[in-house]
Amino acid sequence: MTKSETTLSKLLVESEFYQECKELLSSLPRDRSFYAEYLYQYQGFWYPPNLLEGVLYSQKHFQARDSDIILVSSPKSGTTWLKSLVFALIHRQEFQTPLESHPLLDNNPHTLVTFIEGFQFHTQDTSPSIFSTHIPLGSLPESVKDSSCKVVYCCRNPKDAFVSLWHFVKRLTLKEMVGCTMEEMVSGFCRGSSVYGPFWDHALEYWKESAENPKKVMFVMYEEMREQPQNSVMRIAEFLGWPFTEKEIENGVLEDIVKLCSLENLSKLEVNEKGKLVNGMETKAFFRKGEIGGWKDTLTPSLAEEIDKTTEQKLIGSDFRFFC
Ligand code: PAP
Repeated sequence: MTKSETTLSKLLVESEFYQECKELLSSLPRDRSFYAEYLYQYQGFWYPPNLLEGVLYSQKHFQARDSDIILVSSPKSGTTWLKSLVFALIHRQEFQTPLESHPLLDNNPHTLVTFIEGFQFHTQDTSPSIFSTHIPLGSLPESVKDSSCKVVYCCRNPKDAFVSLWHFVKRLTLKEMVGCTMEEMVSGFCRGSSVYGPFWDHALEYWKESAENPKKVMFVMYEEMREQPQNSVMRIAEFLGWPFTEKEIENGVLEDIVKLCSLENLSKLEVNEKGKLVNGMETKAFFRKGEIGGWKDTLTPSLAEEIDKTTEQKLIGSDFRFFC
């Protein structure tokens, strides 16, 4: 096949894919949303059209390898931090600490660890490849389930994750985002109609899977990572099969990684203060306060109660508890 024939056949496949997406969208339940005009419900979870296309595309084309690492979270639950930590721990031989030059000093973590449903899953040069996603367990591409790749899931308490999303949406002035009141956004969040929602089902499914399949899925809490970062990173490294040696710990390698990836350090770097991602998002929007219980500054008591009541209902019959 000539180069132009290859390009043409690729375009045809892509246009068929978009046609399929269009048809599927028109058949799915939809709900008004703050994030895009409508969210669509697919396999039990809600998505704006562009992210749903990414999910469908990855279900068709993403091929996980046994050595891959997949970082999963609901939006605003610690994705950026987990990406930086896992990148730094996996590459700690190449980029030794203390650091004068490290990819994390001049690249945003989202650039170094790409997002599966962002249509960016080219194999990375190094092994293992690290990917990230917000896709719920039941909708992951088959190859993630069928291969021996490892999955790390980061969970955050619903009120802080909600508030973080609220500030993120307000900070970004992306044209597809539609204004709405916080009351409307809480109401959507609690009925499950939120980006990758229902938030609770997302976490519960991964939590159950981590209990049933602990070698495949590790469940970590953002709050525990905040309280004991070194301990959390050590556990993640062990799970991934890249444990820290005593000598490394003595030499401060673990400590340096935690410092490098801290909110204080990353948020001050020029690339994160002034940069933009390929999709146009300003990188500074990914760094804010990173507090545990910071929701108190934003949510009224009645909105907090609305989220708490949903949490209570969702956890009936489960031993799982969110932090806080
Ligand atoms: P994403 O899902 O859009 O990628 P994600 O990184 O999961 O976002 O969430 C952003 C939150 O993580 C922000 O929380 P806040 O709004 O409550 O402040 C952000 O501050 C926090 N965060 C980002 N980087 C770090 C880090 N290095 N350490 C701790 N928290 C961080």
